[in-house]
Amino acid sequence: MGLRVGYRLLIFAILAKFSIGYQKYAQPIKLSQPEKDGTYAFDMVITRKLTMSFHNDNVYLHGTPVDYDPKTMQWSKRDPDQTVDCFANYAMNPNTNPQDASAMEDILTYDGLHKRVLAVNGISPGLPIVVPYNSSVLLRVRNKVLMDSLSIHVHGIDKHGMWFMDGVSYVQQCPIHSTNYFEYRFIADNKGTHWYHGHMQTDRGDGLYGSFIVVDPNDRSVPVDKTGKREIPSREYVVMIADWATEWSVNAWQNLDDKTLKWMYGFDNVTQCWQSTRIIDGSNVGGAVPISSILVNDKGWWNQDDMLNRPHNLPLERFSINENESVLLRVINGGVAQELMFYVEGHNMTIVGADGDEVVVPMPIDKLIIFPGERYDVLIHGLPNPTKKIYYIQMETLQYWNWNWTVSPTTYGFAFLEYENPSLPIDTTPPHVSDPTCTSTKLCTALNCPFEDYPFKNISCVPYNALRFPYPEQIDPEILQDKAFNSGFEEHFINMHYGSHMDNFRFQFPTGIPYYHSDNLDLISTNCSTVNCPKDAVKDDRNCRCFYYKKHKLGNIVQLTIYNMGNGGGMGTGYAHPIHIHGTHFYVMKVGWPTYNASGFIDKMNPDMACPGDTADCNLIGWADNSWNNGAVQGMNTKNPSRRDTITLPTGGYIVIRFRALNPGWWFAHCHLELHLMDGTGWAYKVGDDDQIYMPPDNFPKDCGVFKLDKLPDLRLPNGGTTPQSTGSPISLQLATIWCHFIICLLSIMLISHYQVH
Ligand SMILES: [Cu+2]
Repeated sequence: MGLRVGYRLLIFAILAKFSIGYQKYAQPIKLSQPEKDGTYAFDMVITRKLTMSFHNDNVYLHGTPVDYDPKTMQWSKRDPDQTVDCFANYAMNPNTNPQDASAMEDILTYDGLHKRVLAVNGISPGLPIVVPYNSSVLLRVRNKVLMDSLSIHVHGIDKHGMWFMDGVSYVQQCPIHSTNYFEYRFIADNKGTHWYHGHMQTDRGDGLYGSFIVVDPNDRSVPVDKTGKREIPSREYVVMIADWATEWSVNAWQNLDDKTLKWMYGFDNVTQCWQSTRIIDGSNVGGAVPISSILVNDKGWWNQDDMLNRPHNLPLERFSINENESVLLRVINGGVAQELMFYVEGHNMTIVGADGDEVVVPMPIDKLIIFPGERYDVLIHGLPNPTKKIYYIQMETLQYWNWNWTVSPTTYGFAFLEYENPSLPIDTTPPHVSDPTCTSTKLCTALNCPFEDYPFKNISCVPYNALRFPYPEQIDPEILQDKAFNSGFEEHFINMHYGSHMDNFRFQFPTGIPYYHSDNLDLISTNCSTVNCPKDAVKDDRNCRCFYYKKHKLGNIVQLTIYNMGNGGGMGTGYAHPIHIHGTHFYVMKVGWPTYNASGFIDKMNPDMACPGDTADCNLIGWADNSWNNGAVQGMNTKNPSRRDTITLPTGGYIVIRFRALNPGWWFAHCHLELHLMDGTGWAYKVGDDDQIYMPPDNFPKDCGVFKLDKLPDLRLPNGGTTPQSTGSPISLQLATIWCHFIICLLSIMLISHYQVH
């Protein structure tokens, strides 16, 4: 008993130490402190945590649900006592009652509803990790979730040589099973804004993510223009934005796999029927699910009526700023499906970083579109003379059409940029969601549209390949070569079409780690072959699920042309995919768009590829012009391309990216829309031959996957030991036991009947 209480106290102490739930204002990032040996170590206890509740008033971590009323702006708590009415509630007064103030610190507000999300040390997004560049990092992960396994991937860190610390379940490690403990160690080898998230099936969609920031402690400046001018922001905030679904991610996936998506609101919900959505160019929103709220860090609100009409009454995220102060917003889309348009009312945004690397943009940007997996660093300057205390930070979905081509409502989310100056007036006028500063005579610019331009909305698109790396002299000259290569170069074409297809195959995770089975991958995976999955296989043919992977020679320049064309790559059938490659950053050499008609719909496939149209089979094709082969692609940026780890492939178009394959190991690449990854848009890749790939530590867990027995196991004891009844065979021992039980039973019956008779 004492042990159990002690254990509870320990967990309580761990969670109480870490858990900082509701805070009215976002906190600027702070450099973490190293341990004595210089390692930056972090305990990550993964549990399910009930949102809108607190647990920190008792060592048993029993929960008390809370509620918030946007009309009265009153927090209240319920009473978990079984004898009290379920919905009896009691006002909380955190400003005057210290117990309520302490309880607030444990509340994850999320969308204002109650759901058990995956939390790291009691919070989601999990603890922000801020470490110096090139520091040694240790993540101590303890899976305390009842039944689910998980793994943790730090997205944006290339982990040179240490492919086995990259965290992709079944490509790089066995999942961390429930109750298990696992340590990740690696070097923080890329500066900038990164993040960590679950990488076991749908785990990240239930809240398993957080920010991972790598800074140069001696130089916190950012580039502000192409002249080399730099500036040091006085505060830096993480702005983790996400489309938070109404449905558990595993149910969302099963509805997709079962083709029962329209019951996403519930099979027994007789008033609502759900349909998927599409964006303005007529392509689809990938893996869209009903959205409860757009979250900013841990705050959002489930009700769009409240969000649009009384956002000032809601417990939304607030970022502080002063007049003339420069503030860096490290914006991360940690969501599952929706690209989000992000902007700050009344303030210019300067984009200074993308996926951690510094960039400059040659033109002013008013709005930023950010896909799941991407990060953008946005520098804003406090106004010299603000006219009000609080400005809106607005996020909105790009979905425009329902599946049946009726107009789909936009979902909005807000946070606040709040001046600290107490003399400024608070203006609670609801937001003008269709930005009045964008007019037909003065179009607003939006960076990173998934189509070439907006046909209306008074917005003009700036494609992400307009981003420039500010120090092109640091780029490997062969990356910038525009002539055909003679050697040391490999060119691959991949068609990522529909929401799940890779050259007609659909990626399926192996059941074990490929590294340990490289001479017999068939034991743990299904080979991608046209025998199982013929070229004319129907879209949903499950035999097309297989272990799709590429091999790259160590040291080669790898050029990937990823395209989205033919059947599954056009108007009404295609999806823009945010593609993330693990284990390397890559240079954005070119983006090719389709053509669009006057309404903005995708019309024809980009003519640079030999794809005749959106009903044709365009798998395994190449350049329309053969002279573009071997690296001589026309129209690439061979001067100052930006360096990314996640970029978006437009429907009907293509991207050309390059990297030098310097990081040996087994890696993964995939669409960062959760349900697309689940459904097959991914590929593993192997850099180097087996003898060039660093071995995991000897005690690395490698025994997941397949266990087979070709006969009844022999009963063996260690060191030639013998059983006490060494003369009896196991079978005769069992018979003897049964015989004994029979005799005891018989004697008992005789005794009982003896006493009953008398
Ligand atoms: Cu996708």
